[in-house]
Amino acid sequence: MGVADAVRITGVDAIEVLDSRGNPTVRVYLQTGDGGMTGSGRGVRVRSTVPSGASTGEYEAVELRDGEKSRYEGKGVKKAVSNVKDVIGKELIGMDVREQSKIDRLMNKMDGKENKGKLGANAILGVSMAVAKAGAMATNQPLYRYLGGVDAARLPVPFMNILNGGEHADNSVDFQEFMVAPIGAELFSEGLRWNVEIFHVLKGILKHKGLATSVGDEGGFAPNLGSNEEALELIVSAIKKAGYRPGDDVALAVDSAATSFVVEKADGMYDLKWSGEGKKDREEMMDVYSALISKYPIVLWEDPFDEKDWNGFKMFTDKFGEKIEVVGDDIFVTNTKFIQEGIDKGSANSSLIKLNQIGTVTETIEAVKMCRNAGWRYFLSHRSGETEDTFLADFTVAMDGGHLKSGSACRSERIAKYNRLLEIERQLGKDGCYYWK
Ligand code: 2PG
Ligand code: MG
Repeated sequence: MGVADAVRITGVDAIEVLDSRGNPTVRVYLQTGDGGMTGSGRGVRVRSTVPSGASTGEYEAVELRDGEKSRYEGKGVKKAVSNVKDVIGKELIGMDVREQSKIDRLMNKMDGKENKGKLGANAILGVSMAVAKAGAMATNQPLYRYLGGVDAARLPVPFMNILNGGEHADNSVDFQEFMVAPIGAELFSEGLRWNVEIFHVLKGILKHKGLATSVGDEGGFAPNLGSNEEALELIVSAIKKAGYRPGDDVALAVDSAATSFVVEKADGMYDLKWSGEGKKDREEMMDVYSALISKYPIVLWEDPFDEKDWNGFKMFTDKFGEKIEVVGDDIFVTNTKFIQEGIDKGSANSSLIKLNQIGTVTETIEAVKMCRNAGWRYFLSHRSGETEDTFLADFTVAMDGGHLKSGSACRSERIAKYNRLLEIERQLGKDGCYYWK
């Protein structure tokens, strides 16, 4: 078997596995050459597993679920699995695994729908990620280097979501994610350690106050609090108690995920229902945000308004865009069509980047490039339903993302990405860097 054969796809397989919420998801196996199984070792075998969101944007690529009520409450992914095996896989046999964009475009063409609703974005993304991994392995490079080239040397600031609310927890907090960001650390590993220490101190503080220390979907604590502000207050005390300076060493970030508490789409009315802070129109929400942003060392705010509330986003960006990173998640869904609209309208200054919102590695890279060209930032992200797959860690370094969110300091599906970043940091050694801005 020749070298050329080592990059030819010879097998594509898939099975239904489970994500961190115990919901079915797609795992893809892809093989080139002989899969490295014979003495000649000409070929590779990789696997990839697809994540899944809970607070999803309306225009995300479609996650194909079977809807068969007798299995996993309709959430099975047998159809997506068979689309990988019987439809996509057959077309890919013989193709060169390094032709990422050609393969991704072919899958899009096979699907034929803009939202990938025929084959399923969960089927397509599983293959797309596996193709990238196999390309890296077949060319003897780590994934971050293969996708990012020689420039891929920057470790991201870990924005760690240590307190959960909204649709990710059953508590009385409306905003979905409260993150700590070790912007003053010298190294990724140092920043990660600071975050973890703060997480443990926060646990002690909650316990001491008689508050719950159980965790939400992304591993952050999910206590019942009197207000959203109390979450920030508690985190600031934890930062101080852990021995760090709020703002200088460790900053804060919030994802409101406001789509989950909008009253009616696009009417600019919100209901802070879980905390009982009540109904607020766009201007009143702005007052809430103003008060928090002026009082706390917040450097990033995600989804302050509903995905259809472009006016709200614009208002927010006009007011705070010079000072902080304003990230659009549900509003842009990693789709260049919406990101371009956001750039034209000045609706934000950053886009969240989630591979499964758009469904292929190629299109995700295009979204990143669009942000970069517009002078926007981009914030790499996991999903609330995750797996042990560490693709995101390599992808963040490859994209020179500068920061990522991968959840809290517990739950292995979150930690797996941080652990992979520790490995990358070690591999890069002196060639690696870490900085905020
Ligand atoms: C978000 C994400 C990830 P989900 O809103 O940013 O934290 O949540 O995956 O549920 O959309
Ligand atoms: Mg979000």
